[in-house]
Amino acid sequence: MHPEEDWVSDCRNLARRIREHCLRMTHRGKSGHVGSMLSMAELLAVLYTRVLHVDPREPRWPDRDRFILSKGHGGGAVYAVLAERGFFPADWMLGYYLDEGKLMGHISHHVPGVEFSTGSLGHGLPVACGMALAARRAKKTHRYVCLMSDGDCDEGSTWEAILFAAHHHLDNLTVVLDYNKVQALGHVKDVLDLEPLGEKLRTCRWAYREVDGHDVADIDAALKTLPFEQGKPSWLTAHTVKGKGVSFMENTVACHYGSVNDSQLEQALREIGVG
Ligand SMILES: Cc1ncc(C[n+]2csc(CCOP(=O)(O)OP(=O)(O)O)c2C)c(N)n1
Repeated sequence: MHPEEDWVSDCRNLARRIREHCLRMTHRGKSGHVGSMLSMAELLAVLYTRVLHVDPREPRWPDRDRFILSKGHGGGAVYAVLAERGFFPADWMLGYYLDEGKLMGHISHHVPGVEFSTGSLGHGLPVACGMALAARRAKKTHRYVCLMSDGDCDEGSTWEAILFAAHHHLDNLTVVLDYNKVQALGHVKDVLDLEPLGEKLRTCRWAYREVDGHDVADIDAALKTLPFEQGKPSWLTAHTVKGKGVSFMENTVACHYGSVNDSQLEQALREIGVG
């Protein structure tokens, strides 16, 4: 295989393992949010193998890139990629969402590799902005990447941060939007329509691009060019499918809070190509 294609298949395999971990964790813990996790598997696979400079042997290395998950309810997918990268033992995932377990349902900074705890939507970007501004003032060159949901974009705090980042020319800051167009209780177009999103972001002086959020080569090509424009924060809208890979979950509102039973787990694993 051509070396260029090697990484693509490695990355797709990592995304498949992230999905498998998320399905098993939420099944064992009887927790919801599995659809939210499945939609960002390729985004996390590319970020953690091709983009972020992070080191599992030294999670607090001062010059590491900082990744903040704003959609904290999907934290299981970040735990999965961190376990795969060796930030903590894989068997921690067995205790996800269970009493005495080390991995809480919403993402927690008590877990090695996690920078910030979230769960209330709209908190990730404001925090990332403050951290990015402080780093720039300290003449640091590492990057800040905030992964957000479309639900995050319904929050006023997010729009305040959008204005703030452009005002301060934070080109060390990138948003990746997991735009799966489904929220907790409905579709974005019915809950609070975000369109025309690109026009809004460009008008707010962000450098803006869009990709297929399940195409690892497409995601990688975009994130390789950061910042998209000197002097502007970068925004990558990744078009994704909630519940991606599992036929009875894809694009459904039910996959937000629902958890999978034994027979659904078997079907879901088969459909994502496990076993
Ligand atoms: C401020 C706030 N309001 C409400 C909620 C409850 N809630 C949890 S997830 C969610 C929306 C889920 O949709 P989205 O944010 O688009 O994430 P997705 O799972 O689709 O990626 C809501 C409303 C919350 N976590 N925070």
